[in-house]
Amino acid sequence: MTPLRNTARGMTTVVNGPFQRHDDNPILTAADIPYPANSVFNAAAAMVDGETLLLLRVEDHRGLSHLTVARSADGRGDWRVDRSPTLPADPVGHPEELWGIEDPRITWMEELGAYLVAYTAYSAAGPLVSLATTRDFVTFERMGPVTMPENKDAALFPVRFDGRYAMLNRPSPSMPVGAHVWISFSPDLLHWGDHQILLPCRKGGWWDANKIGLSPPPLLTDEGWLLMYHGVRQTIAGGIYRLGLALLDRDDPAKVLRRADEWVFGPEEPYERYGDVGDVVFPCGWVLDGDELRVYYGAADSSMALATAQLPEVLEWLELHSPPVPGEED
Ligand code: BMA
Repeated sequence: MTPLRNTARGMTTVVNGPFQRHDDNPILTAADIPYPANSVFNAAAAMVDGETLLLLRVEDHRGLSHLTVARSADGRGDWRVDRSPTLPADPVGHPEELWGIEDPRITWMEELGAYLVAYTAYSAAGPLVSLATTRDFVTFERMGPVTMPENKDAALFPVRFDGRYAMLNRPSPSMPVGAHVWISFSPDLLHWGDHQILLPCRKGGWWDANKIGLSPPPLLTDEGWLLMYHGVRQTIAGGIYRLGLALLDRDDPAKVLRRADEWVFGPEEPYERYGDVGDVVFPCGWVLDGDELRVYYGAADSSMALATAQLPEVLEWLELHSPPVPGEED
């Protein structure tokens, strides 16, 4: 049973969870896209030139997705959306993008002086992970596929570990053995190996049984790398996408320090419960502004929404909801 801490803030956080939905959710819908679009969801996020930038997944009326930039001074409203697709799929030059590009995650790579975008390229053989770099979110340089299909939900760490880049990703085996979050390493961003399961999906009746995947990129905190991941509960009525938290060792990201047992956020509001794919909350980006963590999430594969939290409360919630790691009990 989760311990309840008897402090005013602790009690509120434990009972309601640390995240609060923005009053004006959804913050972006297809109507905000200045060209015909079916839906807008699963955006990556970054601070660029002092503004919040979202790299939106926009689905067109063929059902195929591309990426478009939206900018806002306060990260909440007055979004300025590019007039045409910022990064369209390139099925001719990059056949792996035949059926569009989806679900980007952005990592600022200080040593490259560039943002690295990991995204899903929907190839004829299934979804795979591609990388691109950009300095300005106007022009992008594709690096091409870095995994084979099926693999998605990938993001880079912003630093190297013992000289190697590290990437979280989620291969999907065709056998029913579970889809887990993996960590992989590379000397050059192109060639990846030393693949290891980092967070296994749970089994049975758990909210995160059978299939999980990384949500936003890992975030460095005083306590280690904070991970937010989605877990899918399959029910007779379809899947329910909820969000969980874990913490990785700062110097050895293959080491899991904590993993909460309960989900921290799930679909509740009508815009999360009903849409092209109902009961889905799916963040691909977050931004830390002081202690305020702003999580941008796709809602029901239809619109973009925002939830905010104080980072110390998120870490406290994670600690309170994490069972001891086996062998490290008090
Ligand atoms: C996942 C991804 C997401 C999508 C979610 C719910 O597998 O494809 O893009 O939001 O399913 O449909």
